[in-house]
Amino acid sequence: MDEHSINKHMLNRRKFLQLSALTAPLVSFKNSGDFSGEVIKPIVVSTWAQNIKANAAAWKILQTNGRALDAVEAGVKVPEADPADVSVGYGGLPDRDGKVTLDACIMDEFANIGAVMALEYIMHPISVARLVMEETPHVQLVGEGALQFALANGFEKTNLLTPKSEKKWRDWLKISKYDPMTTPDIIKEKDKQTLNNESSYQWPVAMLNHDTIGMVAMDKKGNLSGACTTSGLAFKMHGRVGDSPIIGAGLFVDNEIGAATSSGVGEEVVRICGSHTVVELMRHGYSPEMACKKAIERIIKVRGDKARNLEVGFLALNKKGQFGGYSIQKGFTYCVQTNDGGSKVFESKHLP
Ligand code: SD4
Repeated sequence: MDEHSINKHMLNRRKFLQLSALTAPLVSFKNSGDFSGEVIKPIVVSTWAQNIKANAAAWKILQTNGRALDAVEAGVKVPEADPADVSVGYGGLPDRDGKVTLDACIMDEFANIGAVMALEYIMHPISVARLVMEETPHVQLVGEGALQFALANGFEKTNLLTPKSEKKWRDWLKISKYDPMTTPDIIKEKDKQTLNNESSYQWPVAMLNHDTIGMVAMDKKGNLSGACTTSGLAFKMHGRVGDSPIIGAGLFVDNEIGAATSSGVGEEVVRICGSHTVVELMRHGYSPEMACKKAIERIIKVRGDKARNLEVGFLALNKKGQFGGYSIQKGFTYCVQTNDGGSKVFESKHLP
């Protein structure tokens, strides 16, 4: 069975995780550069299990023959507006000064790109990134300039710091220990309770600081696009920018080959131009999962113990509609929606 058939077969397997049964076993794909066979499209894949809701919004556009670019924008707007998502948009945890600063980027099948970094007060940074891409001669706007641009184009100024996030920040201030991997216990325990009440899945504690959305999709025409949006790592320095809005790091799309995105500690992803690396590995014949694995191994090769206890996860989709992810730590989940396979959640393989 070639990799495509395996993917398709796997999609139809009952063993695949449904949202209601997140404790199902891990899924694995064989490594193969053979992309023969039927293309699975349309398809949308997103980082983290809870973004199954974002996939559903993207799917509405994909299944009615819409463009992947419109689908990924609509998709990631879901967590951007969701106050329960503490790593994205409204309700995102603030920086150490109590400011919610957002990073987002978008890329289409023509290698058009747009990004905003350290943008405050705007509910949908992804739409500002798209406007940068479509309406300016530039590809990135940051901080005050990005805000001015958004306001001049009709975006509303909104306070993105919810009482819940403010409380977490005030709790954190008492400790003021910056630890990108493990937020203070006081926060983790609370989140853990909330999340565990919402599903039967036992969330690994180390994952509770991570739910940035990276979404990549292929439309019915076979064109790829991607979007990535985040409030970044909680309690970061004011002005810090991670991988998520950086084309080639948090997101990369090559319409001939595939697309990739990432979540986790952005510093480690930027260092190896992570998503671009994953796409290049697919160009050289690696399956999406193996390309993600190789990129993770590269991080460990250059960083050794410094990265071993952090989390980074990559997620990739190729032009055949094959997908896969890989992470440093256990617990990196992603969700996929296709015609045949419906809407599914997977947990990626990870380093031993
Ligand atoms: C960052 N990669 O700012 C983001 C954080 C993240 O889930 O993915 N959180 O480094």
